[in-house]
Amino acid sequence: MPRTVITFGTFDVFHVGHLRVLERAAELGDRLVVGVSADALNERKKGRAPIFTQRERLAIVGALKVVDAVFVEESLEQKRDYIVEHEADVLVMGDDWAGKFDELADACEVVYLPRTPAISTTAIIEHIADL
Ligand code: C2G
Repeated sequence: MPRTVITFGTFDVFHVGHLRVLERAAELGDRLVVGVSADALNERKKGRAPIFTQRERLAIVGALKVVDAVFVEESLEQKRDYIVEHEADVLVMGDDWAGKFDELADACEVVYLPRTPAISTTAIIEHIADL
C-alpha cells in the first residue's frame, strides 16, 4: 500500500516557504494530497479574502511536481473526515500549529514541520504595499 501524506493550507501568494513545506511533506510518503482552504474559510477565520481565489490557489498547488492531488478544505474542524476520505497515513502541519492536531493521532501519524524562517504571505504583501 502506498503511504499517503495529507497537509492543509491557504497557500496564498505562493512562495518558497510553501514550496519547501510541500517538498518536505512529500518526502514522508509516496503520495501527497493537499487540502487548500476555501475562500469562505479564510473570510471566516482571518476576516479577509485571500489575494488569489481558491480556484487559482488550487491550480497553483495542484500543478506542483510533488503534489499528487488537491481538494478544497471547507472547514478546519473536518480534518478527521478528510484524513479518512483520502486514506491518509500521515498528517503534516507547519509548526505554527504544533500540538493543535494531536487528538488525530489515533487516525494517522501527526507530524509538525518547522516553518521556513523570514518569509510569509503577510510580509510579501506589506513589502509590495511599501514599494
Ligand atoms: N509555511 C512554512 N514556512 C513559511 C510559511 C508557511 O513552512 N515561511 C507553511 C505553513 O506552516 C503551512 C503551509 O506553509 O504548513 C501553508 O501555510 P498557510 O497558507 O499560512 O496555511 P494556513 O493558513 O496556516 O492554513 O488547516 C489549515 C488551514 O488551511 C490554514
